[in-house]
Amino acid sequence: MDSSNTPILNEVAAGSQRIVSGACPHDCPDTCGIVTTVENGRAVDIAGVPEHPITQGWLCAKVRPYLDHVYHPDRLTHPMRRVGPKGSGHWQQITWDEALDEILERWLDIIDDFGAEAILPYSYSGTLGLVQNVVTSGRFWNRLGASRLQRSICGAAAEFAVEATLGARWSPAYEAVLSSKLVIIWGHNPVSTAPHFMPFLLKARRNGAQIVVIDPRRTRTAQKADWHLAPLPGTDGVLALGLAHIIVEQGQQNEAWLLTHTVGWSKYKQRLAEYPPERVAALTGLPAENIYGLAQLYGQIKPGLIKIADGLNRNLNGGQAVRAICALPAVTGQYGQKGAGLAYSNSGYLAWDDEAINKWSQCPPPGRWVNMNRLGAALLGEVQDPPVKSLFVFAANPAASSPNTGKIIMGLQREDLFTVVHELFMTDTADYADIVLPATSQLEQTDLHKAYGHRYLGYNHQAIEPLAECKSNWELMTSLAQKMGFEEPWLRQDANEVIDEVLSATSVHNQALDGITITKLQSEKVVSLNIQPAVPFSDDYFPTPSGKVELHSAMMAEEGLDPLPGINLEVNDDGSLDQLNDPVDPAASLNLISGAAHHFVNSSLANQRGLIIREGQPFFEIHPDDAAVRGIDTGDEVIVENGRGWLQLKAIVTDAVRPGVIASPKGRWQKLNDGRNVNWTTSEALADMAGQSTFHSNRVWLRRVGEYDVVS
Ligand SMILES: Nc1nc2c(c(=O)[nH]1)N[C@H]1C(S)=C(S)[C@@H](COP(=O)(O)OP(=O)(O)OC[C@H]3O[C@@H](n4cnc5c(=O)[nH]c(N)nc54)[C@H](O)[C@@H]3O)O[C@H]1N2
Ligand SMILES: Nc1nc2c(c(=O)[nH]1)N[C@H]1C(S)=C(S)[C@@H](COP(=O)(O)OP(=O)(O)OC[C@H]3O[C@@H](n4cnc5c(=O)[nH]c(N)nc54)[C@H](O)[C@@H]3O)O[C@H]1N2
Ligand code: SF4
Ligand SMILES: [Mo]
Repeated sequence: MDSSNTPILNEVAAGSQRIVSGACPHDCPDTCGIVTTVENGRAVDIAGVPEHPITQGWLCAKVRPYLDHVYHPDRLTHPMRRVGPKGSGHWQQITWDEALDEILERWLDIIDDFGAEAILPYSYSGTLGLVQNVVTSGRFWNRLGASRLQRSICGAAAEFAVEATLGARWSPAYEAVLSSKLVIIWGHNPVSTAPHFMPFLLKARRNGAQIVVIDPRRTRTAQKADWHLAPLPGTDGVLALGLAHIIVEQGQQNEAWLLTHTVGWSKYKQRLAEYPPERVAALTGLPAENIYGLAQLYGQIKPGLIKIADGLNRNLNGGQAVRAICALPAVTGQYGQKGAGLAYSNSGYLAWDDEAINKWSQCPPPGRWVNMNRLGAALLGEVQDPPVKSLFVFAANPAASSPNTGKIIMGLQREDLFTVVHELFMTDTADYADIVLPATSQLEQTDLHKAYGHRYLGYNHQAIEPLAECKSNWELMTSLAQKMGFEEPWLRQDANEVIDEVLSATSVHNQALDGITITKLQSEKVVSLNIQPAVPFSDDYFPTPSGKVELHSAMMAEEGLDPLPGINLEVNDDGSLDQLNDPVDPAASLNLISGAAHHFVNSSLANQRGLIIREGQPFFEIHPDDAAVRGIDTGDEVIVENGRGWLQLKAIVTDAVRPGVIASPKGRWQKLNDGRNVNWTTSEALADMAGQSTFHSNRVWLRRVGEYDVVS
């Protein structure tokens, strides 16, 4: 147990009950403060921290029933070894010692024959904690010399684009929207994915702010907007450049601001000539009058805030789309103004000290990179010298959540691949493991959480003892280190020692942590970072190479990228669709987008009965026009397919999606849904920047079940 020898400072005894404060571990910008009531060692209630300025006492629909997650009858409780073929579901319970010995033995053989780079750790968003995610994904693996995972499944292109343009991921606080007169929510669905932003947005609206949502789907968020625009997926960059074109044509740009605060303004202005409204209308599928209308709103109503998230960047042009959007507040001179600018992420305010996290200086040379989006390809031979011989998965479920599932499963079936999965549940990925290890839930572990949506830290006190034989991620790393004979003290610390060390090392160079110690974090339910200035860029400082907004980026030119915002619509797939054996008209394909499900967080929680019932049977939404030509009615069972794979879904005919697009939320477990989910169709092609995933650049064909059989 991580913190058995450290007192829980923030616990209040109330009769036989203890109230323990913590933080939500999920991949969600809200990073809520939570309070757990514990009675006789068992958690009996969970709620939001009332005094947390963002959580405000309530948890979302997904996490409110978190105790059902913690005490789910399917929790893994003991280490297990596979018996029988991979994926056959036959297991033998073993002890931790046996499990660790077997891992050690197999790894030593692999290291002898292929070197440590033949071992690939695969982790992502099961928990976002400093200890259980960040440090766990670094130290031990670096010491081992394992391959490094390029963690680019989520927002890598957007992060790269925002940093290239503005220098840092700094965003206005949620509360700042109360000063906005116009809010453009672009490719983002906060009702589901950042619910605690909504009370601020709705208050702004009551105060008179206009809300525009840009999304190919009329999401729960779009339903609350004054105006919803539904462009074709992947055309946001074109739209942003088209808006700038009109703003400049009408003389609404802030020329003085542009001249003093940007580089590349004249080159960018020339580029805008390529995006006249008629062309933009044709490419985005939006009426030209709507593009004019939006340009007028954004050019005239100030302060105007543009809020984006990551859904937008998950396509082949995702990076450039975000670059083009980042330019808009510069064109209107709105960076640094209260209630204006761009809201993307707050991650840049607090970057943990890299050496304290990774201990590079005390490790062998870093291993080569393997892109997580190409896991299937990597396992099937794309990665050589050495090939991947062992995969260690924790806090991730690639068989359900990573693209092109068919290839991943094929890779996981390799008899010579030694796969270890550390999990709370027997997931679609764990099914293919050689060894499965039981993991703790957030209530059973200690951690520290920073948020990417807001500016508060949350310390997570361990509330209950680990269930059965479950171990936290970090405890497992320390056990593996011990087995490997690694003597370094930084592989033996407990969770609080890790937090203390990283905090101290980071405080030296980051004033956001001024006055923040582990003791303060443990004794206060919510601790605010010291962010100066409160309104990002209001001191006119952009930490780019030029110190200005880089409409033209020399760094990008050096990397062989287009240095100006611009969209290459020629690239619209990775070519793998050519393999389609289907006798259907290629022109009849539709663009499948698969954003967040309201009741799951990726595939996490998607095995919880109550939440599955609320989410309903797996479905896709299709526009009445597209449904009519295919003879599809609501309720029909339909095969959704392309050259990569297929799945069966129930049709919902609705104008909530625009023509040419179908939508089916991500997150389903395959084995709970006839063995397939939407990622059987998604592509492992990489986007224009940073090795980003391209889930939404996905062409599919439809056929009603029983309509005809595929001849192959
Ligand atoms: N309930 C719930 N909350 C979540 C998650 C979840 O799975 N469920 N996941 C968490 C994670 S990991 C993340 S990264 C965040 C993501 O947070 P968001 O980015 O807000 O969520 P997404 O649903 O992925 O994408 C937002 C919207 O982008 C739209 N979209 C898709 N393609 C395009 C396009 O080309 N252009 C435009 N304009 N819009 C497009 C989708 O229809 C979707 O409504 O949410 C987090 N929160
Ligand atoms: N089609 C489609 N697919 C997508 C996306 C999309 O937009 N469309 N979005 C992508 C995005 S944004 C993301 S971030 C990825 C996320 O992909 P993943 O990071 O793989 O997320 P999950 O599928 O939720 O899997 C997390 C797993 O971690 C486990 N877990 C939770 N806590 C712990 C812990 O403390 N220790 C251990 N060992 N395990 C733990 C959970 O039980 C769960 O099975 O999915 C991507 N997949
Ligand atoms: S998933 Fe997000 S909104 Fe829900 S409790 Fe966790 S941090 Fe809060
Ligand atoms: Mo994500």
